[in-house]
Amino acid sequence: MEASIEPQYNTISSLTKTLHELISQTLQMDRPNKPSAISPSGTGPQPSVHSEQGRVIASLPTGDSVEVLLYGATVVSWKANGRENLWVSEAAKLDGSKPVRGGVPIVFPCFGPPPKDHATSALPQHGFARNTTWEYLGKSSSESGKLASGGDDSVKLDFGLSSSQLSEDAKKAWGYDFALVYSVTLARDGLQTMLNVQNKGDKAFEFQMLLHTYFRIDNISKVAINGLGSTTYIDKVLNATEHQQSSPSLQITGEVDRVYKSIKLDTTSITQDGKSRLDVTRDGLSDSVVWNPWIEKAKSMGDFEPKDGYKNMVCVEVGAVDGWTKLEAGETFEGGMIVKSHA
Ligand code: TA6
Repeated sequence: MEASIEPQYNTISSLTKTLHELISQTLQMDRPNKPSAISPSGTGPQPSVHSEQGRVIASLPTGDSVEVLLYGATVVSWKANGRENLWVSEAAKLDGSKPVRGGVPIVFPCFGPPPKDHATSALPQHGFARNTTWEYLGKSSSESGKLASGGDDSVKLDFGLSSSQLSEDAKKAWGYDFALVYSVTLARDGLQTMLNVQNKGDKAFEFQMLLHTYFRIDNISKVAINGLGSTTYIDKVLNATEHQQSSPSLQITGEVDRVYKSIKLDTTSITQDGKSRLDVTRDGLSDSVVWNPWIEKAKSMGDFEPKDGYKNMVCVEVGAVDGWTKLEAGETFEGGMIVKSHA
């Protein structure tokens, strides 16, 4: 008699869930050298979390909130100090038909167009993490780590993506056995997103990762990006030539597409009209990309609207993109960002 698929299916599904829960629990172990971050804001009523139509929304009693699409585990909204800190194009596809133009798309396992003759060669630009539906693993508030000290002043949402969830095309294009857990922690005036990469197979693989964050700003001509002084960068507007930024501050007066490598200062600060607006601290990562498409590139992207939206956004994208990170069988990598929003 043919065995029914049902019990097997249930076993696989519950095993996957257990695996993700196990991964999520191991992630709660504290890690050395966590960057200092937002201090807890004291007790109060509980944070709220609810899921609807393929997204998870968390909010704090302070009014801070975060919204994450299961598609790409893309953070599409982060509100703090009573305002939206992320930019999302008015023409962004939120239906899973293409990566979201805005918010925080996750770039993995390759950054940019993949190189030829490489394990990632057959993947799309920026890899598959941002255009695959992730699983919501659950929430927790009693968190180790400085940003979320548990209780009611923070809430952590975990999302999982493993090889078994990939499309057949993606599996064929990159056949390694992996598990990703992406943690999004909302705290008062702060957001932390961390990507944990596990090699679940018996073959080593190499990858790049980057959080492609579109920050919302009032007016690009009054913005400065600070903390990248005396850092080497690849300028993709100048044929990917290598340069050294002498000045501590970068103003955006045209298309900018720079890959900063091995940055000395952990925090890159975005100021508006000379005042601190957003501080982006890398955690476990040494590189950052600064991108603004400006007029022509904005016009050339069908899902970039309004066309003058380049005046209200700047991408500061933390990552490990200078070369490749190699994970041996069973090894784990973790990296991400802690962003503080100033009133
Ligand atoms: O991070 C900057 C960048 O690599 C730019 O070169 C530009 O291609 C941007 O990403 C957007 O890429 P996407 O594939 O989302 O259109």
